[in-house]
Amino acid sequence: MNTQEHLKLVEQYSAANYHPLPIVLTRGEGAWVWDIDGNKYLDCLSSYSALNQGHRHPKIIEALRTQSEKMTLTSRAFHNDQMGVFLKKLCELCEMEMALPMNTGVEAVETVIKTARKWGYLHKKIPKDKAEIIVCNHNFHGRTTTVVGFSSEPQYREGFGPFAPGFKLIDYGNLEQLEKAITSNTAAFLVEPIQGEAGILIPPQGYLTEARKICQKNKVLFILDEIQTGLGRTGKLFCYQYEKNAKPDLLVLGKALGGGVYPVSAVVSSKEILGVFKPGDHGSTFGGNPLASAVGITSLDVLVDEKLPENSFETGEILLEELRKIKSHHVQETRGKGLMIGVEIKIASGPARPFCDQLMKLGLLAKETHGQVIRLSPPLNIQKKEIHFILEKMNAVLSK
Ligand code: IF1
Repeated sequence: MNTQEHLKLVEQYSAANYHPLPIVLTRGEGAWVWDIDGNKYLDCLSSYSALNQGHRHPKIIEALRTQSEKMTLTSRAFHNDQMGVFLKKLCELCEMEMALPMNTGVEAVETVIKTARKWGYLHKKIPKDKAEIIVCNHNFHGRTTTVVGFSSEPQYREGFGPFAPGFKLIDYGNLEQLEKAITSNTAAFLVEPIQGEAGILIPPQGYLTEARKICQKNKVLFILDEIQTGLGRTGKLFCYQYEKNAKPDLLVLGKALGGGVYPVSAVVSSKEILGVFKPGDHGSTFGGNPLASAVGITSLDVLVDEKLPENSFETGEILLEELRKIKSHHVQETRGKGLMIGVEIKIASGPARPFCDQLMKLGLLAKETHGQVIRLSPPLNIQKKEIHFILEKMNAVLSK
């Protein structure tokens, strides 16, 4: 089948909930992917940071293969010999005590919402069904009905109500609003250290530290969604490590926890907080399964052993600095941390999508976000020559 035939199949048989670039990929290795016509591209999306370790990292593939030859699924009705090992490694890396494994990011977000509410009822004596969670405008935490219910993006909500109550929206980066929004019924504040979907929005320096302080003072759980920013993406293992005393009460992880081969997510926290769960309170058929756990173990090992956060920091700094040197009348602002970089296109130059189309033709895959921003988030093990490749192509497209 050729590209047109594949696109036709998808047009006919797939719900149109996406608008992908018109190429059909068939192979990936490291930071590179190939389409069915044999064209080669540098993957600067990395499946929205789920591929921090690159495509088909040999050690992760080996873990997947070895485990798949022994056992793939037990359900949580029985123990398996991988999950405990995985969660120990995860907790030690996060400097936390306990974890709850799920599959997709939004399931971990749902889990953290349940945790925060139950904690609020048990430990803060919030009256029944009155728990409130504070979230931010332009948040992105996933696509379930509860989670889009507190999105500020009209398209994510339109037509999908009614929505669950119990969420309060405040402006991102605004500490005064956080303080004002807290009541005796507030169980938690849920926030992204950098807003990804919103267009790589970086809050003021010190925001997380201060937000945590306000939460602590008011006995409110401070929850960071590091599904996208975590596991090395921003140049530290976790983005909150850029600030002093910003460690959350609960950390939400996903994406690269599965090394780009399997959906693995988790909520990581303390014994006191995750201790609110009793058998039967929560669960998942696939969460914590042996295949996921074996992949999770190796995904974390690869991050640490290959110093991917460090490489993300170093290459990200060079990339950002060099991108800022490109002379272009199209660019409004270039911003980012580590290898989570956004190039915002001026409104007058039109949306970012045509720029991404041109980049694709030059062999660089990037996806626009929020209309105006070209998102650059390559695998974290990219080397100097790939940085040069990105700069060359960005220069070609932006300086036109
Ligand atoms: C899509 C964006 C990225 C996330 C944070 C939870 C989730 C995500 C901070 C849910 C997921 C995705 C999902 C993907 C596009 C994507 C995305 F453009 F929408 F914003 F990455 F930047 N918290 N992000 O970023 O995780 O349930 O998807 O595993 O197409 O919706 P999930």
